[in-house]
Amino acid sequence: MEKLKALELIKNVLPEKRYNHTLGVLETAVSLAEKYGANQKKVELAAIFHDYAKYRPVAEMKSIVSEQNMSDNLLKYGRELLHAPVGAYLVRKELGIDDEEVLDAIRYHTTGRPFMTLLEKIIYISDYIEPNRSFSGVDEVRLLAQTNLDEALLKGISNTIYFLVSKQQPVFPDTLAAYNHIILKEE
Ligand code: DGI
Ligand code: FE
Ligand code: FE
Ligand code: FE
Repeated sequence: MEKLKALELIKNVLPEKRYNHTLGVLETAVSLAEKYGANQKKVELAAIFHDYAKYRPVAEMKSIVSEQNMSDNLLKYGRELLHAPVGAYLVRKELGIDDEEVLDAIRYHTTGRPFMTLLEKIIYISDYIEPNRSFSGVDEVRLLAQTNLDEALLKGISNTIYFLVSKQQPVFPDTLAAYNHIILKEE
């Protein structure tokens, strides 16, 4: 799909603030792709559509999780998790995007997972550090992303876990597994 077509499609399903966030993720992801040698076209598509399902009604996302036999766990760990796997499902179904690497980058952009691909890492980190983000700790991850993608990923995932624990929120198994994977230096 052409970049301009993709941007037009996503603009129609997101409020302005979220669209600007998406442009930030796109800019950041393209620059990381250049630095670390990822496929530019795949990075563009994944960045543009990573939050495609963010504003779908929760009831719709929940029925998709059930009907498509996604993990029941997603329903227990809070609505924030749903838009990533549901987004991967919907961009294939509604937009015909069928590149599995792009779909996985969308599917795992919120939690991460063990054995993330370069594309998945770039989307996860770009979502975290794009210029419109301002939460505490973001500058450290921005800096790390310029020199070591895995250290940036580890910091981003660690910060997310700290954040969830501080709010007494449940931590999704993929998030913990992504953390352990990096700490244990598994290849
Ligand atoms: O969609 P965005 O806001 O751009 O960012 P995102 O897709 O990374 O979603 C961030 C939200 O997801 C934030 O509210 C924290 C939440 N989150 C991330 N990992 C987990 C999680 N929530 C739970 N319950 N468990 C997780 O492991
Ligand atoms: Fe998201
Ligand atoms: Fe994120
Ligand atoms: Fe996002």
